[in-house]
Amino acid sequence: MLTITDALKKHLKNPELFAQLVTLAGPDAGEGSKRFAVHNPSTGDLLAHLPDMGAGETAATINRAYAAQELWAGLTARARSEILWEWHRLILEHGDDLAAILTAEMGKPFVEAKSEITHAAAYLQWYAEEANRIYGETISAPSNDRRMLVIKQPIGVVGAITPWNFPASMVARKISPALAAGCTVVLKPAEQTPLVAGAMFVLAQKAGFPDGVLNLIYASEGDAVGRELCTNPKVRKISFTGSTEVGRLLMRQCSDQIKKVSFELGGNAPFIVFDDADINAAVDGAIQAKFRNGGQTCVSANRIYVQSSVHDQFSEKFTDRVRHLHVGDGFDPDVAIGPLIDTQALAKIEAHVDDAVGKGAAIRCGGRRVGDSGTFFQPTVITNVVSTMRLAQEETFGPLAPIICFDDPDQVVREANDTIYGLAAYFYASNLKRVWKVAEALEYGMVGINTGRMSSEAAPFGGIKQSGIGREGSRHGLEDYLEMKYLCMGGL
Ligand code: TXE
Repeated sequence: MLTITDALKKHLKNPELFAQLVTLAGPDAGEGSKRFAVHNPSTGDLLAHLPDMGAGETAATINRAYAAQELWAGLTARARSEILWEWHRLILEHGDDLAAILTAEMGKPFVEAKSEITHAAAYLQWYAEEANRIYGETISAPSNDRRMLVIKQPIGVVGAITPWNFPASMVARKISPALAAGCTVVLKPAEQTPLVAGAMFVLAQKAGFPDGVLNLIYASEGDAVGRELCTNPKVRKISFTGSTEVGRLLMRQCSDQIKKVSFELGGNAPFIVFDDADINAAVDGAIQAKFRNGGQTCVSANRIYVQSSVHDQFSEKFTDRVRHLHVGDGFDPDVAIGPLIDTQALAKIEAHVDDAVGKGAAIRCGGRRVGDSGTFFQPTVITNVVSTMRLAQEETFGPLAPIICFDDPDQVVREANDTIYGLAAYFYASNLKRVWKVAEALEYGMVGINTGRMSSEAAPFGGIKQSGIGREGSRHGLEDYLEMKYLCMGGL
């Protein structure tokens, strides 16, 4: 049987919600003997044991999704929309419990978890509305005896693989446009954070999705499930958020069948403060863009470039703010930064700090792990950074803010673009000529101008270069789950 421990139950208003998790895990869930454990990264507490599913269970689950495809696509857009609306309502109604599960399994502060649940619900709302706005087109035919038009149809079964850093909103961002488009879904959440996805699926079942439309695979690792999703011909599209390395592997696995993919991968976001910026606003923006989710976001400011004439002023104010960010258990209301997801993440941030200091960088605050156990790391500011250091070349994915001083505004844009990634960039400036020039020159899918936060269900989220393919959110996110069919009728 599936076990949920008291360490998780004590945070919940409706612990009985979890008794049902097992019923949603797939055809063989709870039958076999293989299990994997989910732990709280702040305390090390055991939260749950889940069935560990492999290629066989994945194939059986794909069959369920495939069987449900015709029925789901055959419903009216309004009928699909109404079920999405109900799911949205239930997620908001149970927001506190979903946020508590999220904080327990992932570690982020409870207020951030609450805001993630609201953001997840916003995707359901957006695509409940968007489901009713799937339009085709008519084309002026070259002769009067024919009519030409384009219709949009669901792609079919979608395999979705999500990461641990936003375990609720990534699920909603992938699933809701797929469902709105008329696709059925097989989801594999990250092994570190499967519980909030399970709870969302419990609510989906209450919302009234027909059997087989939404399917969940619990697994202790991604390899076997991922390979089955990519190579099973009944799956017509893969939507993945995670590392660029795994993205490359999935693309290779999908290549035999020329399977469609949407990828949201790693980033190396520059955050540029020009000399005409409002410095206080830039400090606020940098705190948000760097330290939200403890720096474990793909749009996290990874390199902070500051023009020399405002460098000292910015660095002092910024460091002062960072010193006051408390690290600890996300259930403590004073905590702004939770733990890193695991010891590998901790080792990576330590290696980045050591490399930078070894090459002449200076630690302004932080720089060390907190305590002997757990995966907490102090929020850290490092100056005297140059672009060749590891922390400027690789995605740190933690609470480490490197500041790079620059003189030449044209050169800094070239340097900002000098990376294999192209997800998000930010800059602060007030001169309008500069604002337009820099916004157009930055080679990124998303650019924040005088803001450190830009994710929205209404906007297309995604990157260029090795940061990904496709967009999520907005009407563009829906298009990624639709096929275009050209119809031509002659002899009229
Ligand atoms: O990612 P993985 P990890 C980046 C970030 C982070 C690094 C490593 O830089 O430090 O990636 O994180 C599933 N076939 N991002 O190791 O391994 C896995 O089970 C199929 C950026 O956590 O890519 C999980 O569900 N699936 C990012 C998901 O892929 C596989 C968010 C992500 O895990 C698989 C996370 C395989 N062979 C990390 N191997 C973002 N864009 O926000 C793993 N998975």
